[in-house]
Order: sequence, then C-alpha cells, then structure tokens
Amino acid sequence: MTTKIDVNEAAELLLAKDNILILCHKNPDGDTLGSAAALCCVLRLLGKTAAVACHNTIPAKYEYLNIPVYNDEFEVEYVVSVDVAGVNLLGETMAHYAHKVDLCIDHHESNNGYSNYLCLKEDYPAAAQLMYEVILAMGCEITPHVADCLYTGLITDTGCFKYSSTTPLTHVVGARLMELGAQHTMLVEKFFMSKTAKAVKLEKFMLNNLEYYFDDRCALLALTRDVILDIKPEPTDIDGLSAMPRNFEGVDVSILIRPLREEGAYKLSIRTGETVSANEIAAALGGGGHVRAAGCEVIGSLDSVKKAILKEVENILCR
Ligand SMILES: [Mn+2]
Repeated sequence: MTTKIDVNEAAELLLAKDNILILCHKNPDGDTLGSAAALCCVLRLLGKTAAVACHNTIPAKYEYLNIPVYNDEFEVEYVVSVDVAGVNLLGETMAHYAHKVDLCIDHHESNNGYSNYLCLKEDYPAAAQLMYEVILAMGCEITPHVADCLYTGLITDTGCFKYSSTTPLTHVVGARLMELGAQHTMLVEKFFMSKTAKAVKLEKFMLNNLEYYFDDRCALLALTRDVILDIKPEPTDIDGLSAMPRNFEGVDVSILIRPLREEGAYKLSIRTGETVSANEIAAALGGGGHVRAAGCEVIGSLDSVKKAILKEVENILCR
C-alpha cells in the first residue's frame, strides 16, 4: 500500500531524514540522473549524508552531473526512488531495495505504487519538473549546478520542449532554471545538436532496415546482436533512435527492438502519435510508461518478440 502525498509533504519527509540513498531506474536517462543528482546535491548542501545508486554505470555523457555514486560508505536509513515507475525498473543489482523504497518521486502514469509514500504528477513531462518543486518546497537554493541537473531532465524527457507533454509550466520552469544558471547552450548542444559517429552509423542502419506494417502506420526497427557487436554503440547512442521514425510521414507507431545483455531477451521502446497510446501497447506486454513514449522487456527469439509486439499494435490500430 502506498500513500500519495503532495510536494510539500515530500519536502517535509526529506528534510526530516538523513543517510539517504537515491535510486535511479536502470538504463538511466537524463531525467532519472538529473533529478537524482539535483536532489543529492541539495541534501548534501543541507549537511545531510546522501548518495545515488543505479543498476548501470553512469554513462560518460552525464559525467558533468558529478553524481556521487553510493559506495557502502554509510548505512542507508531512507530510500528515495526518482523517475522509477516500478520495482522491475530498478534492475537486478538494486532489486534488494524493491520493498524498501520509502519515497518515490515520479511522473509515470504507469507507476504501480510500490513505495511507502508516492509523490506523483502524471501530467508533468519530466520528473525534473516535479523535483524542481520539491526542492523549492524544501526551502533550498537552486545553485547553478542544481539548475544544470534539473534542466538536463527537463530537456531530455521533452525532446527539448518539443513533445506534446510539454506545458506552459514546463517552459516557465525551464526559463527559471536558465535564470538560475543552467547552461542552456551547452546542454542543448550535448543532447540535441551533436551526434557521435556511432549514432550516425545506427541512423544509417535504421534508414536501410526500417520495416513497415499496417499500411505503413507502424515502423519497426530491430537491432540484432550482430549489429550491436559491429557498431558497438553506447546506450546513449541508441536512445535517440526510438523517436526518429515516429516523425516520418504517416507513421503513428514506432517500435525499436534492441537485445538485452541476456541471450533471448529484448527491450522494446514504443513511440506513438496523437491517436495511439504507447502506454497501452507496452502494458499489454507487461511494460509501461507514458502516453506517447513507453517500453517493455520481452523474452523470446527476435521473431517471436516481433510477432508479439506487432499483434498488440494491430489490435490497437485496427480496432
Ligand atoms: Mn522521466
């Protein structure tokens, strides 16, 4: 059973606690890392002991967030998860925290209420927008570094204020973070204006290998193990790929399939247009996320995984 709380109650809890561990979701993105980094920094400025833990090593791209990774250096008394919709998203090495999350700060409508307390805003496009409010409610100053962390979450989860989840308030928060010192130019350049050589190779592979289904309303790209071994992309090189075919004319659903480390398991990223719910498609296969962006993990051969997802897409497109 989880108790839903508002921003002020979340702030009160955080102010009352110490020796705090902040958990990110596995395969971390800019939102989970930026929000966690911001909270950790603020807690430390308050003189508290806090650190961040994630199933994966933090990608080099996020080095500037200066995330203090938990190293068993203190006994954890309070566990906070950030941008984590369900315990399965913590990853195996963090699974022992599954039933020990005291507070979850999140923006996923698929959040299944695994924490003691839950501060959730499903209508916020990024957990960072909520974290901004929590930090203000804590009465803490937003330093230029904290502004960088929050701005990272804001732009990465909104496609740089482009996705339909973006609201006037998102722009207000973005503007305020700029005033507080967020390095807008550096961050936008880093995440949206530059591409690594490996990301370009992946894009070329995508253009040559994209499969179309259901009157071309669904575009699917399967990255095979061979392609991954050949190009050797960083996870951050692959991240931008899932949203791209959604922008192609006539495409309502875009699916990216990539192999997981374990043989015979795949991660699916689903992006949809106005008329289709990505969350609904992902939920049918045990995953979840947001209306326009969701994901799931499916076990099986590439062929069977493809069949399974296409069946769900067909159910929704053809009803
Ligand atoms: Mn997020």
